[in-house]
Amino acid sequence: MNTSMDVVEIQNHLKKKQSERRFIHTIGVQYTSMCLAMKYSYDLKKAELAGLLHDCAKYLDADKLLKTCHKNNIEITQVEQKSPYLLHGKVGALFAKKKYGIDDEEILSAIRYHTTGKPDMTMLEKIVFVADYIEPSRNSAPNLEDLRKLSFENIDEAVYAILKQTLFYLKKKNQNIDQHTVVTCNFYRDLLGRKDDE
Ligand code: DGI
Ligand code: FE
Ligand code: FE
Repeated sequence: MNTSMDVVEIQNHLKKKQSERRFIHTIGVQYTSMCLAMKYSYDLKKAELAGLLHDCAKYLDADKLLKTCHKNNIEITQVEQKSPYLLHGKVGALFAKKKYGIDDEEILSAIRYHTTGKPDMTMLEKIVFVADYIEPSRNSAPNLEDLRKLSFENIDEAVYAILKQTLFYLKKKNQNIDQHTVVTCNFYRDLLGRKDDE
């Protein structure tokens, strides 16, 4: 089967599962991932598939996400138990493999960790993490214009800036914080030598 056909088939499938807004975001992440792959000399096809599939489990409600994890022996942390939407990355990686036939571990890992990030991410993990935040239809985060520019100048700086903003927003809203998000933020703070940042 021809690869571009695969992408169109996946798009058609996702379009039926997702709301119009979510589908526009999905396509935005697909193309933004490819743009970042161009900039950072990464495989365009892998970036395209990872971006396209990153939210493929987002249409499931909390109950379904928890049930799918139980059924497939996917570990659920205490924070995920309280905020099950955090599981859409783990379940997304499962669906990418089972429903969409993706075997590439790098792609699956980029889907799995796209919400919290993880320390020392691969280029593809960073590409999807950043693309998810800066794609064209996103408009709520502050400093998006600067952040979009920064993403194409220094991807580690962009990852760190996004994590800092996310943690600030979660604290302000009194949300449960997943330790993965904190540990990842600290990893990139140290990597970039920002010992003084909060
Ligand atoms: O699925 P999307 O909306 O496209 O984006 P996403 O998968 O990055 O999810 C974004 C949400 O996840 C956003 O509201 C912030 C939230 N999030 C990120 N890290 C954490 C978190 N939520 C909690 N409760 N804890 C975290 O550590
Ligand atoms: Fe997501
Ligand atoms: Fe997303």
